[in-house]
Order: sequence, then C-alpha cells, then structure tokens
Amino acid sequence: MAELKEKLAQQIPGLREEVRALIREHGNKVISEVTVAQAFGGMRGVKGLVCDTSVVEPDKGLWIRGIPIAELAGRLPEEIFYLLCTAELPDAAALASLQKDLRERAEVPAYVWKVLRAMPEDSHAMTMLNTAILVLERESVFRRRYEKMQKDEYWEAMLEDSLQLLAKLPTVAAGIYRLRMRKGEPIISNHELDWGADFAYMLGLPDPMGEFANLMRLYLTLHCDHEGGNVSAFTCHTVGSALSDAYYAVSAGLNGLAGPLHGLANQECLHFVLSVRDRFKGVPTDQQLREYAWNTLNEGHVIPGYGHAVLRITDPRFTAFHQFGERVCPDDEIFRIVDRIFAIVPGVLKEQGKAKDPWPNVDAVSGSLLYHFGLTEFDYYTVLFGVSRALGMCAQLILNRALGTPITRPKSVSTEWIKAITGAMTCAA
Ligand code: CMX
Repeated sequence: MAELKEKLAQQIPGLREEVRALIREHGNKVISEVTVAQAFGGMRGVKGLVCDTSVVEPDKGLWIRGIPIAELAGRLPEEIFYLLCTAELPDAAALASLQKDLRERAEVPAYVWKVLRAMPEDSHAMTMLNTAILVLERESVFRRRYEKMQKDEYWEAMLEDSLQLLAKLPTVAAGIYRLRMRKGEPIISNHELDWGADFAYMLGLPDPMGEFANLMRLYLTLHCDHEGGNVSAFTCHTVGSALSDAYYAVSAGLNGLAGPLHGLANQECLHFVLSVRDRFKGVPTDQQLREYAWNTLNEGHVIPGYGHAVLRITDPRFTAFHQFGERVCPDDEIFRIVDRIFAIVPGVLKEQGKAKDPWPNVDAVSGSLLYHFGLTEFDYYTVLFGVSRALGMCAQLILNRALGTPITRPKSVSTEWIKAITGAMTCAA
C-alpha cells in the first residue's frame, strides 16, 4: 500500500471516533446564529460547515493544518497535498512514494485529447479543463465500485480517483495551454521532475534559470486550499456529498472557480493592470492611478484583485508572490504597476467606504509574474488556479468520505417567511 494511503488508514478510525464523540456529547451546542442580512447575503460568516484541511482567519489569512501559508511557501505542492490530507508534512520516503504514485498515473487517455481537439477554437481554457475532467470520469473507480463497497471503504475509492485526477491534471492543463493558444502539440511529461516543475516543463515556455519552475511550484502551493466555504470548495463538497465521484465534484467546483468574482479574478486583474499600462504608456503617477481607480469604481466596476469575503488584511499569499517578484523581476514594468496599484488602491477603496476589505487578495499579483515569464495569455490563468485548488478539493473529498459526512441540505426559507418571522410590513403590490 502506498505511504499516503497507509497513513490515512491509520488515522481515519481515530478521526471517526473523535467526530462521533463530539456529536454525541456536544451535538446540541449552538455555534452560530443567522441574521436576515446573512440569509440574503450569501450566508457570509455563518458557521455551518466543518473543514479541517485549512482555516482562513480574517486577520491572519490562510493556515494549512495549523501552519501559516507563508511558512509553506518553499514547499512542493505534493507535500502540501499530503499535509492537507493527513495534517503532517511527509518525510522524504513518504514524499518519494507519493511522487512515484503520481508519476505512474500521469498518462492521459487518448480519448481526452480527442475531445479537447474537437472543441471550438475559442472555447475558454476553463471550459476545456472542466470538459477534460468530466470526460475522464469514465475512469472513476468510486462509481464502478459503488454498489459493492461498504460506507467505510468509500474514502479508499475517493483517494484512488483523486490520485488519478491529480496525476493527470498538469498534463491535461498544459496540453490545453498548447492546443488552445496554438503553441504546438502537447509535451509529454518528464518523469524526472516534481509535479510543479513538470507542469512548467509541459507548458513549454523558456525557463533558463529555472525560476519559472519555482514560480509554478509556488503558484500551485499558494492556491491549494482556502477552507470549506468558498464557492469552489463548497460546490465540490456539496456535489461530493451526494456521493458523486471526485471527477464530478472537482469539475463542479472548478465551474465555480471560473466566475469573475472568484478564480477568474486573476485574469480580470491582469486585464486591469494592462489597461493601466496602455492608458498611461507605462507606470502611471500616483495621481493618475488614483483617478483611474476612481473612474473604475464610478463606472460601477470592481477593482479586481482587491477585497475578500473573509480576509481583512493583505492576503499573505499576495505577500509571498510579491516577495518572489521583488527577488526575480523587481524592474519589470507590469510588476511595478502592480506595486503602484497596491500603494494606491486600498486608500481609494477605504475612501469609497463600500468594500469591507480594501486589501489585495492573491489574484492582485500572481498574473504579473506569469506575464513576466512569457505566459501572457491571461484567459489561461484560472486553469493554473484550478489545478492547484484541485489539491484542496480532493483532500476535502477524501476526508469527508472517510467521515461519512452526510448529504448537504441546508434549509432555505422564503421572503414571505422572513417577513412573517420578523413582523415586517408586507409591501403594497
Ligand atoms: N472593488 C470595488 N468594489 C468592491 C470591491 C472591489 N475590489 N470589493 C468589494 N466591493 C464592493 C462590493 O461589490 C459590494 O458592493 P455592493 O454593496 O454595491 O454590492 C461592497 O463593496 C461590499 O462588499 P464586501 O462585503 O466587502 O465583499 P463581498 O464579501 O461581498 O465580496 C469579493 C468579496 C471578493 C467578491 C469582492 O471583494 C470583489 O468583488 N473583489 C474583486 C474581485 C476579486 O478580486 N475576486 C477574487 C477574490 C479571491 C478569490 O476568491 O479568488
């Protein structure tokens, strides 16, 4: 048995007992209340969901299994996947075992390429990624074994599907880049490389110093997970809770990631940065930028890369990327514009007084670094986010199947019910 599976097999009985005891002994305790504003407002802040892979605190940012993301920035994404699943970083043997496992599963069936090649030339790269994942669903061990499995065996099939999917995702995603952006034929995986470096290699961009591979490792690590309530994680969780397999559930989550208020913001963000460059023929003055930001707001648009539903500080993932940029490309024009936006936009958003969080999120900077390395097709950026976020979604799916988490089914209420319960006057017709 591969090391990760062995470790999970050791841990799962204890986790199950812990959760059973919590429900048995404290099941009636109240952990959250819901206001009318929250019910109408995207359930923001309602605590009604458990996720152990990571926690996002408004004033601290992302912590993976008790470790701040900044401390994990130098780790490989495979190490992070092991950490997400088991709450432990792998030792050298466990990492080697996971990497071997992923390499052995990396080959992408020919029918996937056939479907991708048949798609319209102007399909969005995220549509292609999600289509490829759904087509791969035919490989699902979970679906095939479902009738014969006991409930406490579900996690094993979910792990198997997750490993198959994660192993293939870099090849699929890099192939989509090459086909969709007309870069040539997909490049075959290099089994000497780790998961992130292999992805960088298969994209086929020049990387003389190996810094693009470092950027890809960092990118795949920083985007891996953001607790359970964000659109992609929550969607994936909900679909998985119906005992849909990992292919269905991850694809569903990624469809949510493709929205401009979520993962697509990184594409929108670079679009915004380039529009600043084109408008001012380079790096603008602070005054020019302030006016440009105000115009954007006054036209009714959001400033992409700024604000967050949970965070109330500069996103530590932004800081980690920013430090990378300071080291690798401090004089790059696009990076410098990003830097100026960081200096000006929080003040503008505070002055406007609408956004609860005026600070940059991860998307505010990531695109400028990709752009520096020649990955200039920004409608591809959310695919990179998606490959990384699949790590967290899969880890959450495995743990939820291990714990037998029931089907998600919160109660919705009608506006009439809220009016009745609050004593609100009914509006005149
Ligand atoms: N620019 C302009 N207005 C903004 C804003 C921004 N960057 N961030 C928030 N606001 C506005 C909201 O649109 C909202 O306006 P209305 O009352 O007119 O609807 C108001 O401020 C209050 O919003 P909020 O409570 O602060 O933010 P939400 O929790 O509703 O939304 C988010 C959070 C991320 C969707 C929002 O900040 C936003 O649209 N940001 C820009 C897009 C972006 O960067 N998204 C990526 C987030 C990270 C990710 O998920 O990948």
